Amino acid sequence: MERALELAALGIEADPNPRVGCVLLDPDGLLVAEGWHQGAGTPHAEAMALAIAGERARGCTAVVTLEPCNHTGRTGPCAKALVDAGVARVVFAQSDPNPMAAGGAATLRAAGIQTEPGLMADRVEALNATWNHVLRTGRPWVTWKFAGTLDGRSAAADGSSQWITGAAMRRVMNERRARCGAVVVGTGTVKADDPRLTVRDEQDEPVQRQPLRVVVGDSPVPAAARVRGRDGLYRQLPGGDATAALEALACEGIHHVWLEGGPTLAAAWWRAGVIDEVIACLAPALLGAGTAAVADLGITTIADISRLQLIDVERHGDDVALILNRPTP
Ligand code: AOF
Ligand code: ZN
Repeated sequence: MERALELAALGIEADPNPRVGCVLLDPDGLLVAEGWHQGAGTPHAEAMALAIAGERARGCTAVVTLEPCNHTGRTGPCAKALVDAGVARVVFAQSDPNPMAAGGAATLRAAGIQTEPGLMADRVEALNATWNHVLRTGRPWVTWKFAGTLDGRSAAADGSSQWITGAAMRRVMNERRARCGAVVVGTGTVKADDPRLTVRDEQDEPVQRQPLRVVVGDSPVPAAARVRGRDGLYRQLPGGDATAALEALACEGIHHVWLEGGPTLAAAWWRAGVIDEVIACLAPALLGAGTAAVADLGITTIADISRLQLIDVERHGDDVALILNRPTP
């Protein structure tokens, strides 16, 4: 299962599908074949391993990170493929939380295949944490990332904001942005910064696989805005109802949303309770005036302070990133 988990991690985090790994072992425990899922529309982990093993799959134990699927979606049902291949035993970590695909374990058992669930389930679930979150809640996991000064300002009084944090921090955050399904800003940020919202390589060229670029708000986004450029897909969603916007993104197979502000949208989504995680990129600098990272949260007295749970602290160059979770009520 350790190896299956390693294989799963080779998959694409931003893909609508979970990352899944599979190992086929012969009755002596020797490796016969390996497989992992390389993204929606491509063969599942089990199918890849079975294709490599061919006839040698007969009598094998399949070790899979996720319960083999029972449905015909973009590809065929893996439970049936394992039965047809003559696999003797199936060990899997996580039961499939996707109601469309679940039921593989029962199919395997009905065919007389020894089936053992639960091995290393926690670690496997953690690998696909955001995918599990969307299946549980119907909403993508939302990470709100902002850059700010020690006094919590994301722009100077004249509106200028580039750059608050240094190159090392920006590089790390660019990589994290690439692992999300969508990057979200409000119409205010489009107007103020005209961001591209693309993921770019060291040469500042957009990489091939881009997160969906989403602008939330009701005022029109000019045709010439860079966010509407050709380097990826662009979508505008109405403001006002954060949950509806996030459910719409979940329907598009997005399980991790990267919210890059600005202050108005961040405040609206914070008040709506849909932000799950905050990454505060703090520069050792002061502005003293300027725009706060987040707008009014309706808090007027210290008793109502909105506290977060500190998960981790990272240093990148001279800047510090605080990784925080919204405390579960
Ligand atoms: C994967 N890869 O290796 C396994 C999956 O849209 P489909 O037909 O590719 O089905 C996706 C569902 O299949 C997925 O949500 C999960 O429930 C199940 N198992 N999926 O993408 C795999 N084994
Ligand atoms: Zn499958």
